[in-house]
Amino acid sequence: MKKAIVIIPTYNEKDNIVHTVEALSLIIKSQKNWSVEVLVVDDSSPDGTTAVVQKLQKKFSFLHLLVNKKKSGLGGAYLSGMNQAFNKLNADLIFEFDADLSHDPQKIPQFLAKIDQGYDFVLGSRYIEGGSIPKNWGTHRKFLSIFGNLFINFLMLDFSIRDWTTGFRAIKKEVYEAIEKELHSERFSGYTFQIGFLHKALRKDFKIAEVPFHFKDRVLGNSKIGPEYIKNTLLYLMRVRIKEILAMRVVRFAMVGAFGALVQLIALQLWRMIFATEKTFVIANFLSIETAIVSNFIWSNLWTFKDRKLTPAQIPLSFITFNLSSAGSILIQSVIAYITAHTVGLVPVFTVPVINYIVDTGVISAIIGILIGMFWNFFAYNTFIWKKKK
Ligand SMILES: Nc1nc2c(ncn2[C@@H]2O[C@H](COP(=O)(O)OP(=O)(O)OP(=O)(O)O)[C@@H](O)[C@H]2O)c(=O)[nH]1
Ligand SMILES: [Mg+2]
Repeated sequence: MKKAIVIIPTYNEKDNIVHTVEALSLIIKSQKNWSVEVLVVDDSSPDGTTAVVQKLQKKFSFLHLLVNKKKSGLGGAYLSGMNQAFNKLNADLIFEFDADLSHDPQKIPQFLAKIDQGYDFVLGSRYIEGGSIPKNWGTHRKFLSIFGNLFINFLMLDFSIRDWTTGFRAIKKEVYEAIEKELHSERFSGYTFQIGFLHKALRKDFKIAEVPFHFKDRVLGNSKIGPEYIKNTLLYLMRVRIKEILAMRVVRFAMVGAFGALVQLIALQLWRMIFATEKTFVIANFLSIETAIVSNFIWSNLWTFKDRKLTPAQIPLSFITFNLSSAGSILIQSVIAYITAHTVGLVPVFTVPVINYIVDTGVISAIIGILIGMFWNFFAYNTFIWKKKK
Protein backbone atom coordinates (compact mmCIF):
# COMPACT_ATOMS: atom_id res chain seq x y z
CA MET A 1 0.00 0.00 0.00
CA LYS A 2 1.23 3.49 -0.83
CA LYS A 3 1.76 5.95 1.96
CA ALA A 4 0.57 9.56 2.12
CA ILE A 5 1.45 11.91 4.95
CA VAL A 6 -0.60 15.02 5.65
CA ILE A 7 1.84 17.68 6.87
CA ILE A 8 0.28 20.35 9.08
CA PRO A 9 2.51 23.28 10.05
CA THR A 10 1.32 24.89 13.25
CA TYR A 11 2.06 28.08 15.07
CA ASN A 12 -0.29 28.82 17.96
CA GLU A 13 -3.05 26.48 16.82
CA LYS A 14 -3.82 24.64 20.07
CA ASP A 15 -7.60 24.91 19.59
CA ASN A 16 -7.73 24.28 15.85
CA ILE A 17 -5.39 21.30 15.77
CA VAL A 18 -7.75 19.13 17.84
CA HIS A 19 -10.64 19.62 15.41
CA THR A 20 -8.38 19.22 12.38
CA VAL A 21 -6.87 15.92 13.53
CA GLU A 22 -10.32 14.57 14.43
CA ALA A 23 -11.72 15.55 11.03
CA LEU A 24 -8.76 13.90 9.31
CA SER A 25 -9.12 10.67 11.31
CA LEU A 26 -12.51 10.01 9.69
CA ILE A 27 -11.05 10.34 6.19
CA ILE A 28 -7.99 8.26 7.05
CA LYS A 29 -10.11 5.30 8.16
CA SER A 30 -12.08 5.24 4.92
CA GLN A 31 -9.04 4.98 2.60
CA LYS A 32 -8.42 1.67 0.82
CA ASN A 33 -5.48 2.13 -1.59
CA TRP A 34 -3.57 4.57 0.53
CA SER A 35 -2.33 4.45 4.07
CA VAL A 36 -2.68 8.02 5.29
CA GLU A 37 -0.83 9.46 8.30
CA VAL A 38 -0.47 12.93 9.77
CA LEU A 39 2.66 14.89 10.67
CA VAL A 40 2.29 18.08 12.70
CA VAL A 41 5.28 20.45 12.41
CA ASP A 42 5.15 22.82 15.34
CA ASP A 43 7.67 25.63 15.77
CA SER A 44 7.52 25.45 19.58
CA SER A 45 4.32 27.52 19.64
CA PRO A 46 4.12 29.62 22.82
CA ASP A 47 0.46 28.61 23.27
CA GLY A 48 1.45 24.99 23.94
CA THR A 49 0.32 23.39 20.66
CA THR A 50 3.07 20.79 21.12
CA ALA A 51 1.59 19.46 24.37
CA VAL A 52 -1.88 19.32 22.82
CA VAL A 53 -0.57 17.25 19.92
CA GLN A 54 1.34 14.93 22.28
CA LYS A 55 -1.91 14.29 24.09
CA LEU A 56 -3.69 13.58 20.81
CA GLN A 57 -0.96 11.08 19.87
CA LYS A 58 -2.19 8.80 22.67
CA LYS A 59 -5.54 8.56 20.92
CA PHE A 60 -4.45 8.55 17.25
CA SER A 61 -1.70 6.15 16.22
CA PHE A 62 -1.38 7.79 12.78
CA LEU A 63 -0.25 11.06 14.33
CA HIS A 64 3.44 12.11 14.17
CA LEU A 65 4.96 15.24 15.63
CA LEU A 66 8.05 17.22 14.67
CA VAL A 67 9.02 20.10 16.93
CA ASN A 68 11.35 22.80 15.63
CA LYS A 69 13.09 24.89 18.27
CA LYS A 70 12.84 28.10 16.26
CA LYS A 71 10.00 29.65 14.28
CA SER A 72 11.13 29.50 10.68
CA GLY A 73 8.01 30.45 8.72
CA LEU A 74 5.77 28.31 6.59
CA GLY A 75 8.55 27.46 4.13
CA GLY A 76 10.96 26.34 6.83
CA ALA A 77 8.26 24.25 8.53
CA TYR A 78 7.33 22.51 5.26
CA LEU A 79 10.94 21.82 4.33
CA SER A 80 11.68 20.13 7.64
CA GLY A 81 8.32 18.32 7.49
CA MET A 82 8.91 17.04 3.95
CA ASN A 83 12.37 15.84 4.86
CA GLN A 84 10.93 13.92 7.80
CA ALA A 85 7.98 12.51 5.80
CA PHE A 86 9.90 11.39 2.71
CA ASN A 87 13.24 10.41 4.23
CA LYS A 88 12.30 9.04 7.65
CA LEU A 89 8.63 8.06 7.46
CA ASN A 90 8.87 6.60 3.92
CA ALA A 91 6.05 8.60 2.40
CA ASP A 92 5.33 8.36 -1.35
CA LEU A 93 3.21 11.47 -1.22
CA ILE A 94 2.69 14.39 1.14
CA PHE A 95 -0.17 16.81 1.60
CA GLU A 96 0.24 20.42 2.57
CA PHE A 97 -2.59 21.19 4.92
CA ASP A 98 -3.45 24.13 7.18
CA ALA A 99 -4.29 23.60 10.84
CA ASP A 100 -7.13 26.11 10.89
CA LEU A 101 -9.84 24.05 9.13
CA SER A 102 -9.68 26.24 6.02
CA HIS A 103 -8.96 23.16 3.92
CA ASP A 104 -11.68 20.57 3.44
CA PRO A 105 -10.47 17.10 4.51
CA GLN A 106 -13.33 15.54 2.52
CA LYS A 107 -11.45 16.49 -0.64
CA ILE A 108 -8.43 14.32 0.15
CA PRO A 109 -9.79 11.24 -1.70
CA GLN A 110 -10.17 13.36 -4.87
CA PHE A 111 -6.52 14.40 -4.61
CA LEU A 112 -5.49 10.76 -4.20
CA ALA A 113 -7.59 9.77 -7.22
CA LYS A 114 -5.74 12.34 -9.33
CA ILE A 115 -2.42 10.92 -8.15
CA ASP A 116 -3.64 7.42 -9.04
CA GLN A 117 -4.49 8.75 -12.51
CA GLY A 118 -0.83 9.69 -12.98
CA TYR A 119 -0.57 13.29 -11.83
CA ASP A 120 2.54 14.28 -9.82
CA PHE A 121 1.25 17.38 -8.12
CA VAL A 122 -2.35 18.24 -7.19
CA LEU A 123 -3.53 21.68 -6.12
CA GLY A 124 -6.65 22.45 -4.12
CA SER A 125 -8.04 25.29 -6.17
CA ARG A 126 -10.36 28.10 -5.15
CA TYR A 127 -10.52 29.57 -8.63
CA ILE A 128 -11.89 26.77 -10.77
CA GLU A 129 -15.53 25.66 -11.10
CA GLY A 130 -16.61 24.23 -7.74
CA GLY A 131 -14.12 26.23 -5.68
CA SER A 132 -14.50 29.50 -3.79
CA ILE A 133 -13.04 31.98 -1.33
CA PRO A 134 -14.99 32.97 1.82
CA LYS A 135 -17.84 35.42 1.24
CA ASN A 136 -17.04 37.22 4.48
CA TRP A 137 -13.46 38.10 3.48
CA GLY A 138 -12.93 41.85 3.30
CA THR A 139 -12.69 43.49 -0.12
CA HIS A 140 -8.99 44.04 0.46
CA ARG A 141 -8.20 40.35 0.98
CA LYS A 142 -10.50 39.20 -1.85
CA PHE A 143 -8.85 41.67 -4.19
CA LEU A 144 -5.35 40.58 -3.17
CA SER A 145 -6.08 36.91 -3.61
CA ILE A 146 -7.93 37.18 -6.94
CA PHE A 147 -5.71 39.78 -8.58
CA GLY A 148 -2.58 38.32 -7.06
CA ASN A 149 -3.32 35.07 -8.85
CA LEU A 150 -4.23 36.78 -12.12
CA PHE A 151 -1.06 38.85 -11.90
CA ILE A 152 1.01 35.69 -11.54
CA ASN A 153 -0.78 34.16 -14.56
CA PHE A 154 0.17 37.15 -16.69
CA LEU A 155 3.69 37.44 -15.37
CA MET A 156 4.42 33.77 -16.02
CA LEU A 157 2.44 33.84 -19.28
CA ASP A 158 0.91 30.61 -18.05
CA PHE A 159 -2.82 30.31 -17.63
CA SER A 160 -2.91 26.57 -17.01
CA ILE A 161 -2.84 27.05 -13.23
CA ARG A 162 -5.53 29.11 -11.58
CA ASP A 163 -4.60 28.98 -7.90
CA TRP A 164 -0.90 29.66 -7.43
CA THR A 165 -1.02 30.58 -3.76
CA THR A 166 -3.15 27.73 -2.44
CA GLY A 167 -1.78 25.96 0.62
CA PHE A 168 -3.78 22.78 0.03
CA ARG A 169 -1.61 20.50 -2.08
CA ALA A 170 -0.53 16.93 -2.72
CA ILE A 171 3.09 16.47 -3.80
CA LYS A 172 4.76 13.25 -4.91
CA LYS A 173 8.20 12.28 -3.65
CA GLU A 174 9.63 12.56 -7.20
CA VAL A 175 8.69 16.25 -7.33
CA TYR A 176 10.23 16.95 -3.94
CA GLU A 177 13.44 15.15 -4.85
CA ALA A 178 13.76 17.00 -8.15
CA ILE A 179 13.59 20.47 -6.61
CA GLU A 180 14.61 20.03 -2.98
CA LYS A 181 18.20 21.22 -3.45
CA GLU A 182 17.11 24.43 -5.18
CA LEU A 183 14.64 25.09 -2.37
CA HIS A 184 17.32 24.97 0.30
CA SER A 185 19.43 27.55 -1.52
CA GLU A 186 16.59 30.12 -1.46
CA ARG A 187 15.26 31.62 1.71
CA PHE A 188 11.58 31.19 1.08
CA SER A 189 8.86 32.34 3.38
CA GLY A 190 5.06 32.16 3.29
CA TYR A 191 3.51 32.47 -0.14
CA THR A 192 6.90 32.75 -1.77
CA PHE A 193 7.56 29.17 -0.75
CA GLN A 194 4.29 28.01 -2.30
CA ILE A 195 4.71 29.95 -5.53
CA GLY A 196 8.40 29.11 -5.83
CA PHE A 197 7.78 25.41 -5.26
CA LEU A 198 5.03 25.29 -7.86
CA HIS A 199 7.02 27.30 -10.37
CA LYS A 200 10.01 24.97 -10.09
CA ALA A 201 7.77 21.89 -10.48
CA LEU A 202 6.19 23.45 -13.60
CA ARG A 203 9.60 24.12 -15.12
CA LYS A 204 10.53 20.48 -14.57
CA ASP A 205 7.43 19.44 -16.53
CA PHE A 206 5.67 17.53 -13.79
CA LYS A 207 2.00 16.74 -14.40
CA ILE A 208 -0.11 19.13 -12.35
CA ALA A 209 -3.87 18.97 -11.71
CA GLU A 210 -6.32 21.12 -9.77
CA VAL A 211 -9.16 19.94 -7.53
CA PRO A 212 -11.75 22.55 -6.53
CA PHE A 213 -12.58 23.26 -2.89
CA HIS A 214 -14.40 25.86 -0.85
CA PHE A 215 -11.89 27.69 1.33
CA LYS A 216 -13.36 28.28 4.79
CA ASP A 217 -12.30 31.27 6.83
CA ARG A 218 -10.47 30.48 10.07
CA VAL A 219 -12.72 30.75 13.13
CA LEU A 220 -10.18 30.28 15.94
CA GLY A 221 -6.69 31.66 16.39
CA ASN A 222 -4.88 34.35 14.41
CA SER A 223 -3.65 34.65 10.86
CA LYS A 224 0.12 34.69 10.42
CA ILE A 225 0.27 36.39 7.07
CA GLY A 226 1.26 40.03 6.93
CA PRO A 227 2.11 42.72 4.37
CA GLU A 228 5.75 41.64 4.22
CA TYR A 229 4.64 38.42 2.51
CA ILE A 230 3.23 40.44 -0.38
CA LYS A 231 6.41 42.46 -0.81
CA ASN A 232 8.63 39.37 -0.65
CA THR A 233 6.43 37.51 -3.10
CA LEU A 234 6.48 40.35 -5.61
CA LEU A 235 10.25 40.72 -5.35
CA TYR A 236 10.71 36.98 -5.77
CA LEU A 237 8.44 36.79 -8.82
CA MET A 238 10.14 39.71 -10.53
CA ARG A 239 13.58 38.27 -9.87
CA VAL A 240 12.66 34.82 -11.21
CA ARG A 241 10.96 36.22 -14.28
CA ILE A 242 13.75 38.64 -15.20
CA LYS A 243 16.21 35.79 -14.82
CA GLU A 244 14.12 33.55 -17.08
CA ILE A 245 13.69 36.22 -19.74
CA LEU A 246 17.39 37.13 -19.75
CA ALA A 247 18.21 33.44 -20.04
CA MET A 248 16.80 33.67 -23.59
CA ARG A 249 19.70 34.43 -25.93
CA VAL A 250 17.48 36.22 -28.42
CA VAL A 251 16.37 38.69 -25.73
CA ARG A 252 19.97 39.49 -24.83
CA PHE A 253 20.74 39.83 -28.56
CA ALA A 254 17.91 42.34 -29.03
CA MET A 255 18.98 44.32 -25.95
CA VAL A 256 22.59 44.53 -27.14
CA GLY A 257 21.31 45.63 -30.55
CA ALA A 258 19.10 48.35 -29.06
CA PHE A 259 21.98 49.52 -26.90
CA GLY A 260 24.18 49.57 -30.02
CA ALA A 261 21.72 51.89 -31.76
CA LEU A 262 21.96 54.26 -28.81
CA VAL A 263 25.76 54.06 -28.85
CA GLN A 264 25.71 54.91 -32.56
CA LEU A 265 23.61 58.04 -31.99
CA ILE A 266 25.80 59.29 -29.17
CA ALA A 267 29.02 58.39 -31.00
CA LEU A 268 27.83 60.35 -34.04
CA GLN A 269 27.54 63.48 -31.92
CA LEU A 270 31.01 62.92 -30.48
CA TRP A 271 32.75 62.15 -33.80
CA ARG A 272 31.17 65.25 -35.28
CA MET A 273 33.19 67.32 -32.85
CA ILE A 274 36.31 66.14 -34.68
CA PHE A 275 34.86 65.74 -38.16
CA ALA A 276 32.85 68.92 -38.08
CA THR A 277 32.45 69.92 -41.72
CA GLU A 278 29.93 68.81 -44.31
CA LYS A 279 32.73 67.13 -46.23
CA THR A 280 33.86 65.05 -43.25
CA PHE A 281 30.35 64.12 -42.08
CA VAL A 282 30.64 60.82 -43.95
CA ILE A 283 33.71 59.97 -41.86
CA ALA A 284 31.88 60.82 -38.61
CA ASN A 285 28.98 58.69 -39.77
CA PHE A 286 31.21 55.75 -40.64
CA LEU A 287 33.10 55.97 -37.35
CA SER A 288 29.86 56.05 -35.34
CA ILE A 289 28.71 52.86 -37.07
CA GLU A 290 32.06 51.24 -36.29
CA THR A 291 31.82 52.36 -32.65
CA ALA A 292 28.43 50.67 -32.39
CA ILE A 293 29.86 47.54 -34.01
CA VAL A 294 32.67 47.44 -31.43
CA SER A 295 30.12 47.82 -28.61
CA ASN A 296 27.92 45.09 -30.09
CA PHE A 297 30.90 42.80 -30.48
CA ILE A 298 32.08 43.28 -26.90
CA TRP A 299 28.65 42.81 -25.33
CA SER A 300 27.79 39.86 -27.54
CA ASN A 301 30.97 38.14 -26.45
CA LEU A 302 30.64 38.99 -22.76
CA TRP A 303 26.88 38.58 -22.39
CA THR A 304 24.74 37.32 -25.30
CA PHE A 305 27.12 34.44 -26.03
CA LYS A 306 28.83 34.28 -22.64
CA ASP A 307 28.57 30.48 -22.72
CA ARG A 308 30.51 30.42 -26.00
CA LYS A 309 33.04 33.15 -25.19
CA LEU A 310 35.84 33.57 -27.74
CA THR A 311 39.44 32.92 -26.75
CA PRO A 312 41.82 35.91 -27.14
CA ALA A 313 43.36 34.17 -30.17
CA GLN A 314 39.96 33.93 -31.88
CA ILE A 315 39.06 37.56 -31.37
CA PRO A 316 40.83 39.29 -34.34
CA LEU A 317 39.41 37.01 -37.03
CA SER A 318 36.02 36.90 -35.34
CA PHE A 319 35.91 40.68 -35.23
CA ILE A 320 36.47 40.83 -38.99
CA THR A 321 33.69 38.28 -39.54
CA PHE A 322 31.50 40.32 -37.21
CA ASN A 323 32.10 43.42 -39.35
CA LEU A 324 31.28 41.48 -42.51
CA SER A 325 28.08 40.22 -40.95
CA SER A 326 27.11 43.77 -39.97
CA ALA A 327 27.91 44.93 -43.50
CA GLY A 328 25.66 42.12 -44.72
CA SER A 329 22.85 43.48 -42.57
CA ILE A 330 23.35 47.01 -43.95
CA LEU A 331 23.38 45.59 -47.47
CA ILE A 332 20.12 43.72 -46.86
CA GLN A 333 18.52 46.92 -45.59
CA SER A 334 19.77 48.93 -48.55
CA VAL A 335 18.56 46.35 -51.09
CA ILE A 336 15.09 46.29 -49.53
CA ALA A 337 14.99 50.12 -49.54
CA TYR A 338 16.11 50.18 -53.18
CA ILE A 339 13.54 47.61 -54.30
CA THR A 340 10.74 49.44 -52.47
CA ALA A 341 11.68 52.83 -53.94
CA HIS A 342 11.89 51.45 -57.49
CA THR A 343 8.77 49.33 -57.44
CA VAL A 344 6.00 50.63 -55.16
CA GLY A 345 7.64 54.03 -54.73
CA LEU A 346 7.43 56.16 -51.61
CA VAL A 347 3.69 56.38 -51.06
CA PRO A 348 2.02 57.47 -47.83
CA VAL A 349 0.27 54.60 -46.03
CA PHE A 350 -1.24 56.26 -42.96
CA THR A 351 -0.80 59.25 -40.67
CA VAL A 352 -0.14 58.87 -36.96
CA PRO A 353 -2.73 61.07 -35.24
CA VAL A 354 -1.70 63.82 -32.76
CA ILE A 355 1.89 64.06 -34.02
CA ASN A 356 0.74 63.96 -37.68
CA TYR A 357 3.62 61.73 -38.69
CA ILE A 358 3.21 60.23 -42.15
CA VAL A 359 4.13 56.56 -42.36
CA ASP A 360 4.99 55.83 -45.98
CA THR A 361 6.26 52.72 -47.75
CA GLY A 362 9.80 54.00 -47.11
CA VAL A 363 9.32 53.77 -43.33
CA ILE A 364 7.69 50.35 -43.60
CA SER A 365 10.48 49.01 -45.83
CA ALA A 366 13.04 50.34 -43.31
CA ILE A 367 11.31 48.47 -40.46
CA ILE A 368 11.15 45.28 -42.54
CA GLY A 369 14.81 45.80 -43.48
CA ILE A 370 15.88 46.19 -39.85
CA LEU A 371 13.99 43.04 -38.83
CA ILE A 372 15.42 40.94 -41.64
CA GLY A 373 18.85 42.44 -40.93
CA MET A 374 18.48 41.35 -37.29
CA PHE A 375 17.53 37.83 -38.34
CA TRP A 376 20.57 37.72 -40.56
CA ASN A 377 22.86 38.97 -37.79
CA PHE A 378 21.52 36.51 -35.23
CA PHE A 379 21.96 33.71 -37.74
CA ALA A 380 25.49 34.83 -38.67
CA TYR A 381 26.59 35.22 -35.03
CA ASN A 382 25.38 31.72 -34.21
CA THR A 383 26.77 30.07 -37.33
CA PHE A 384 30.06 31.82 -38.03
CA ILE A 385 31.25 33.55 -34.87
CA TRP A 386 29.90 32.05 -31.64
CA LYS A 387 29.42 28.50 -32.84
CA LYS A 388 27.74 26.02 -30.56
CA LYS A 389 30.38 24.13 -28.57
CA LYS A 390 30.40 20.44 -29.36
N1 LIG B 1 5.33 25.66 11.99
C1 LIG B 1 4.90 26.85 11.53
N2 LIG B 1 3.64 26.96 11.06
C2 LIG B 1 3.23 28.16 10.59
C3 LIG B 1 4.06 29.30 10.57
N3 LIG B 1 3.35 30.34 10.03
C4 LIG B 1 2.13 29.84 9.74
N4 LIG B 1 2.03 28.53 10.07
C5 LIG B 1 0.89 27.63 9.90
O1 LIG B 1 0.61 27.57 8.51
C6 LIG B 1 -0.77 27.45 8.29
C7 LIG B 1 -1.25 28.61 7.42
O2 LIG B 1 -1.10 29.85 8.11
P1 LIG B 1 -2.29 30.89 8.24
O3 LIG B 1 -1.94 31.93 9.21
O4 LIG B 1 -3.55 30.15 8.46
O5 LIG B 1 -2.26 31.57 6.80
P2 LIG B 1 -3.51 31.80 5.86
O6 LIG B 1 -4.36 30.58 5.82
O7 LIG B 1 -2.98 32.32 4.57
O8 LIG B 1 -4.27 32.99 6.61
P3 LIG B 1 -5.72 32.95 7.34
O9 LIG B 1 -6.74 32.75 6.28
O10 LIG B 1 -5.83 34.26 8.00
O11 LIG B 1 -5.72 31.83 8.29
C8 LIG B 1 -1.43 27.42 9.66
O12 LIG B 1 -1.63 26.08 10.03
C9 LIG B 1 -0.39 28.09 10.55
O13 LIG B 1 -0.45 27.67 11.88
C10 LIG B 1 5.40 29.15 11.09
O14 LIG B 1 6.20 30.07 11.12
N5 LIG B 1 5.75 27.91 11.55
MG1 LIG C 1 -5.31 29.85 7.35
